[in-house]
Order: sequence, then C-alpha cells, then structure tokens
Amino acid sequence: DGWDVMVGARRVDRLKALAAEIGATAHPLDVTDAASVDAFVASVGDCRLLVNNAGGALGLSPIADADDGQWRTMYDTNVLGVLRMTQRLLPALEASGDGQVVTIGSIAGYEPYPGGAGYNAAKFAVRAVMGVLRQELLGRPVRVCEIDPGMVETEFSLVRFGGDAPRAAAVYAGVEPLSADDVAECVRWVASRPPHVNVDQLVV
Ligand code: 8X3
Repeated sequence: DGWDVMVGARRVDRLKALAAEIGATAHPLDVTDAASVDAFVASVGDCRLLVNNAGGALGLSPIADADDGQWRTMYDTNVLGVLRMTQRLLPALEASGDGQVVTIGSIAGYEPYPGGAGYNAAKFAVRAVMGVLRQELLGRPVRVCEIDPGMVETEFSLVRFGGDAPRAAAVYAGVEPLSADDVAECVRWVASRPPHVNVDQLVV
C-alpha cells in the first residue's frame, strides 16, 4: 500500500531477513526494555501508523500452580510494551494529522479459559488500555483499533510451551487455524481506511 515501514523485534537476524523481503527498515526492539524503545523511537521520525504486535503467552498452568514470573513477563510484554510504544509515538502520530494505533489483542481478552489466567489477564488489560486510549484521544487525529485474533498458527504455542514442539502442534490438530498472513491482512485493511473510518475492534 506504499507505506514506508520500520520493523522492530528482538531477533535481529530474522528481523533483517524480513526487512529485506518486504523493503522495510529494521531496528532492534525489545518492548520490555525502556532504553530499547527509546532508541527505536529516536530513529522513527514522521509516523502515521503504529502497529503494536509484540506479545505472547507463557505456560498453561492453572492458577493453583501459576508462576508469577511468567505472569510478570506476559504483563510486561503485552501490556507495558503497548504503553511504552504508544506513549512515545503519540506526539508523532498526532502531528501527522492522521495517525493510527493498531494493537494486536486476542480473543483471550474476551474469553477466559482454564490455564489461561495470566495471558487472559494481560489481554483483558490490553483491551482496557485501548478503550481508554480511544476515549482520551477523542477529537484528536489519532484513531485507535484493536485486532483480536483467535487461534493463529505461528510460534505462539511453541513459545507458550517452552519449545515443546509436539505439544504446540497438538493445539492445531484437527482445525484450520488462522495464519499470520490473515492477521496481517486485517492490519492492512484497517490501516488503509480513510481518516473518517474508525474501526474500533475486529474479532477474528
Ligand atoms: C491467542 C488466542 O485462544 O490461544 O491469542 O489464547 S488463544
């Protein structure tokens, strides 16, 4: 669609390969690290669109056995990561005259499930943050959209289960899950709406 894209992630080798594939600029980014976010944002310049994609789940333990370290990491990545990125890029987004924040939430932000409490809590929080942001920016030129996918076959489950490939594969057995491309297409569609079309939420 003609966007001048800057991509950020922790795994620099993959990031560079992706950037080369799509013609983007790559910059290392860890959304849990304020200094990393500052360095990323310092190299952004003009900005009309922020896509908050970083997130993920760790573990599937019932609350009785939950690991507070995993919960802390999930909150830091899914929620505070969104805060750090959004807060720092808001001035540029607003100055563009037609800014937009698109954040990837999850169906887990609507539907709690056994073993999901830490991730559910984080994604419910993301939804709250996006709802507040939308109200706080009312009347200013920054739209706020949350895209909430259900089951998407990426490395999501491999990460959740600490690299246990058979357990991760079992999540998608017998179903046709969404793909990363399906979600990317949702982002592309939202980002290409004209300024008066504010897509608040997409549950996919
Ligand atoms: C991932 C969706 O249902 O695996 O965000 O938690 S679910």
